Amino acid sequence: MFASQIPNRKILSFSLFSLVLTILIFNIFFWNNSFAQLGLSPLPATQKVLPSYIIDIPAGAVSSEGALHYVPPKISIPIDTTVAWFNDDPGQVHTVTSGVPNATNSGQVFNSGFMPFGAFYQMTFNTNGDYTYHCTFHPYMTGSIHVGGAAEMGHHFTLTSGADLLPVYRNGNWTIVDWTINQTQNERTLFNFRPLSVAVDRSTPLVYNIKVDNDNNNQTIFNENFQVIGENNLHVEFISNSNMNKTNIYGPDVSDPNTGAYHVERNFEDSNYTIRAQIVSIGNDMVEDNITDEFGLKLVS
Ligand SMILES: [Cu+2]
Repeated sequence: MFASQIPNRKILSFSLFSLVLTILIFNIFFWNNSFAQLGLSPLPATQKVLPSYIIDIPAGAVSSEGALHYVPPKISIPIDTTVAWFNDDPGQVHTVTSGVPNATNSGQVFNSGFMPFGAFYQMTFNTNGDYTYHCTFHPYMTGSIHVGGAAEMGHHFTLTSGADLLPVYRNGNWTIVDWTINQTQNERTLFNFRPLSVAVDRSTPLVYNIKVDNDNNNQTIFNENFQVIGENNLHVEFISNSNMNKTNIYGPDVSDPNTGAYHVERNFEDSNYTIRAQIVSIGNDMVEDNITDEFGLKLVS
């Protein structure tokens, strides 16, 4: 079974007509602005860098009273993640501008420029650290991104994450490291599984199986297959939601091609966990070799 695909998004495919119309409107209103910054173009099929994480600017984001401006507003991602913002707020122009509003260094790290309704902007985070951003037109619209720089190399996968990699006492021994998430500080943490021994072209689907066990009570938290097309990496976000009694799995963020993050949302209790990653099929072929790794994860509050 594949994860259900609730907030599926087709990569934008503007008709030529609407593109021309948009350009005409922008020529009338914004004669002096560079189109290179507008982020108007749809993602072409040949786009080299596909987004691995989507942040939505939903309808009504323009309202200062509305709670939803950038959704989700706060994320933790591994280094080299490409984030794409989509403006889904009808009739409204927004921006995605690094820094705090009106600061002298505002927009120096990244800046979408004008994003009309339907536009997207994407940015690959190559440097770890903490980034805040805002909309220059509506400074109450803010978001933040933590970019983790740690990597753990297994036999078959390199795992990177927005979490920390720390020494952990486990089963009577100090293990070298486990991924550690403080659930109070980070509600969302993205993991990136990069295969070391498997590489396929962009049209071949890879199916991963991810199984997560709670080591303290030997319960399996989830055991799910995830299909990836368009890149070899699997991106899975763990979302701590104390109101959720069961596990809710959805994604990927982008369809056509099937790429971007999957999301696993539940009430994760503070505990030690084992993440088992496995590649179960490549294209139409089931994988007989055991392409499997295990990684430790510790959740605290
Ligand atoms: Cu705005």
